[in-house]
Amino acid sequence: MNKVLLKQLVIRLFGLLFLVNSAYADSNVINIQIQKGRFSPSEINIAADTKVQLIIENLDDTPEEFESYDLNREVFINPNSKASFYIGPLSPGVYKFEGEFSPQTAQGVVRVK
Ligand SMILES: [Cu+2]
Repeated sequence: MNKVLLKQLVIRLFGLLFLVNSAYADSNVINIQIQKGRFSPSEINIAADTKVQLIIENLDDTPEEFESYDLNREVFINPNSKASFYIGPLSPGVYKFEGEFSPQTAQGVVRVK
């Protein structure tokens, strides 16, 4: 392989690495809001075998608790505050979660593909 070809290959490899890295960074943090006892978004899609940070902002004046037996998480969120935690890496499937203090309205799922 000549030097020019090698140089082009290296440049392309760096470009590819940058793309992969930025896509990973974008999907690695998911913001969810709680308002009037509902999650928004209530449906989250994440990649299998990937650790993801959830940042949940409670806009209500009452506390809420992110509760999920499927995800094995129980996280208290103060009124008008944020809580942050990690889920995954997970196998493909559907993982339900709910707001323990408003389970009639605060329902959601994490879809892992
Ligand atoms: Cu609980």
